[in-house]
Amino acid sequence: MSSILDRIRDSVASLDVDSTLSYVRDALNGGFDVKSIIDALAMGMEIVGKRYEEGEYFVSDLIVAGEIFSEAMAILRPKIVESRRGTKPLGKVVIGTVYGDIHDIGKNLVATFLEAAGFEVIDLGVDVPPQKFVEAIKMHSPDIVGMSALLTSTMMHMKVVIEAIKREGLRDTVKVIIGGAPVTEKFAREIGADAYGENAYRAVEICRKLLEKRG
Ligand code: B1M
Repeated sequence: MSSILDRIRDSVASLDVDSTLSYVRDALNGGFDVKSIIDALAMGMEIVGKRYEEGEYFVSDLIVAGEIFSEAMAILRPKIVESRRGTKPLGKVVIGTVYGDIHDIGKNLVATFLEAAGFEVIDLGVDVPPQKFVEAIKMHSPDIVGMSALLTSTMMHMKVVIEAIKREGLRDTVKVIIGGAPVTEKFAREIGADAYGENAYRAVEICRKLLEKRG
């Protein structure tokens, strides 16, 4: 018999919202940690993406998958935030999905985990133009700027944002971390970012390290 985590993955993959939410609740009540539940949800999203690529699913199915993930996160979020330690903010992060891109599930996950770890997070949302990142840096003086991109056609916009930050003379005031499915460590280096986060957990560890580097 398949485990509850397999069932979460498979119910996301088959776009079955009721079963997914019920399995997520069962897993939580059964003592599974939040990380393993999120990993199972993310694996389901991978399968949805593959089925879309293969022509089995359509954009409407991607939308449904996005809604399922968000509803599951609404169940998990209180559990994540409950684990928050201490009261003094660790540091401030401005985060957003770059312009041309409206994928926000991964970005929201990173923002939630950062908040749970004690960071103050200013979330600029999706389809964020370079100037909005620049204005947010001027307004909030963050320690870190985080960018997310899910499309190969929008990942280059991260470079445009970094250039805009440089042009305004603000590059030395912030560390830049980037992430998203098509992004790699190598790409981060090439465009002049300070770091690459392969997932939400790593992003938190890296943001902590970036703060240490700032001193
Ligand atoms: Co879109 N989509 N989509 N989509 N979508 C992908 C990305 C795709 C890979 C599917 C596929 O073909 N296999 C493909 C991109 C192909 C490419 O560019 N190479 C694709 C496409 C083509 C499109 C459209 C163009 C489809 C169309 O309209 N014809 C369109 C584009 C819209 C736009 O942005 N302009 C589109 C639209 C959508 C929806 C809006 C319907 C929906 C998103 C809903 C939403 O976000 N609210 C959607 C979805 C759901 C997907 C898939 C199926 C799932 C994405 C997801 O949420 N994954 C996706 C397939 C896939 O990724 N395999 C796909 C779960 C999430 C937890 O993972 O976002 O990767 P992820 O985040 C991870 C890490 O990447 C990392 O941590 C997260 C958690 O561990 N991370 C960071 C992310 N940001 C980070 C930032 C950091 C650090 C780490 O630091 C700041």
